[in-house]
Amino acid sequence: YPKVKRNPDFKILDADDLKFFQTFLDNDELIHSSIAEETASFNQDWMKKYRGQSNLILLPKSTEKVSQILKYCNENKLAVVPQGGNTDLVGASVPVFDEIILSLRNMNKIRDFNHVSGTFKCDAGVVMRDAHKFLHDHDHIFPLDLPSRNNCQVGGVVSTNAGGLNLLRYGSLHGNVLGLEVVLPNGEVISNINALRKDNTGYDLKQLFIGAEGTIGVITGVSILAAAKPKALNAIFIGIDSFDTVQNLFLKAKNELSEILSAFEFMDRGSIECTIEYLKDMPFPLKNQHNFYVLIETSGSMKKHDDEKLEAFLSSALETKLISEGNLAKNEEEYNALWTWRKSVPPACNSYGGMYKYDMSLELKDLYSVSEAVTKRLNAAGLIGDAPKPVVKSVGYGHVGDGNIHLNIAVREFTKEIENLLEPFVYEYIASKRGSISAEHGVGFHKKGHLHYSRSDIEIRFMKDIRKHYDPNGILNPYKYV
Ligand code: 2HG
Ligand code: ZN
Repeated sequence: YPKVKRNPDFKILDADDLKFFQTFLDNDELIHSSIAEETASFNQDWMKKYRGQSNLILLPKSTEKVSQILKYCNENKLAVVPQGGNTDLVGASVPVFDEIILSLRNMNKIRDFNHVSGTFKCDAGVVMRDAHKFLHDHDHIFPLDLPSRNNCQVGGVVSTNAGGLNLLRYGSLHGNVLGLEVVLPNGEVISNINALRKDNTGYDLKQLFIGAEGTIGVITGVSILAAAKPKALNAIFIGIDSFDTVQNLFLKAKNELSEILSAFEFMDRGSIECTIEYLKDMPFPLKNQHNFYVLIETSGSMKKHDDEKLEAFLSSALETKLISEGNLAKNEEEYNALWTWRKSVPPACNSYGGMYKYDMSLELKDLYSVSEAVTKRLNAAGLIGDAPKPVVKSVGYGHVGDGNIHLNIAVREFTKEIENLLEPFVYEYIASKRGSISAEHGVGFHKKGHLHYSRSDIEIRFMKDIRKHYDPNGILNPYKYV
């Protein structure tokens, strides 16, 4: 963290603080260690780009304990970083210095499910995979899925306002979250974990905490609307020659697959080249290489109806040459295999040493242009190629249906030269197209100080006011966000 200094107003943890936490936390709710390896999985982020030096991790099992912790930290000016599954991609969930890590991992109970209304309530620390499994067994689905589902936690996902692979169908968390339980920095608990679809009694306060990255409160419970489990699922992996064709195919899919369309994801040639290397022995679903690949998913309640619709769509897309080549999953195993190609792109890009990562929203017509501009720039500087060049590949992929591209620059090492070529260029490019510099990954440490590329001065002032109002001592997730 080269550009920040520890805030001297924050207290340095001492033996009395530790003693206080030990009075109400059990042995498995507290890790205190100054041995870096023992705390690495909490201090280090998933991309291996950020690392803090905290030697205290608190893992409370109840909302009351979270409240006691925050009240004490607030009164004693001890800084805290809330942490879910630590799969965050902008350096939001790890400490910068010695902040106490407040892990929600031990709050992992499902609280309630109503199969008629589909309302699902759980602790914040429930792993998304477990929420999916529970709902699946009750004929429903969690309205969001992510490549990191085996590790990310429901509360962290809500705090990030992650979008995921099916936003196109199920909408964003701002619509799906029905209520939250949140502990404020002073220890007060807002317990609004209701199950109402409609509640128009004043400001919708929960919205403030969705995407707040734990800066104004710690989410401890979530109530969310689960969707009915689709009875029929289809996936097709398609090769396409240009991004214009990707857009035309998307339009056609919206018109012809309409209500059964549940994902429309794209990957460029480079993303798949990395993934082929990463997945090694897994057979690639197409015979040829293409400039772009699209994964379309449909989900509905009647297989015959969906199959007929999809067949009609595919045969006319082939006839009109929108599709060059495709592979339609014939069973669940093949369906999962096709999704593996999409979900493995991020870890594949991260397997060379490190990666620079950008997550942006743009108008669909401009969506891929940012990736082309960046590749051109890195090429012109002679930085991409075989070792010893530092950049392996610059690739673009993402969610066409949401106008969201992920730009991953896979590198052998992080260097200032690459960084200076990428920033502020990427942000200026996005600002010139009136896009967003963070579509779904949030702000964290990486994008703090860059919000003005997407937000006006008055909006930023508003955000700072909100943060100050809820957390006047600034103890929650400091040095990040706004
Ligand atoms: C995805 O869509 C996730 O796969 C992660 O948002 C993207 O790692 C990324 O850049
Ligand atoms: Zn994404």
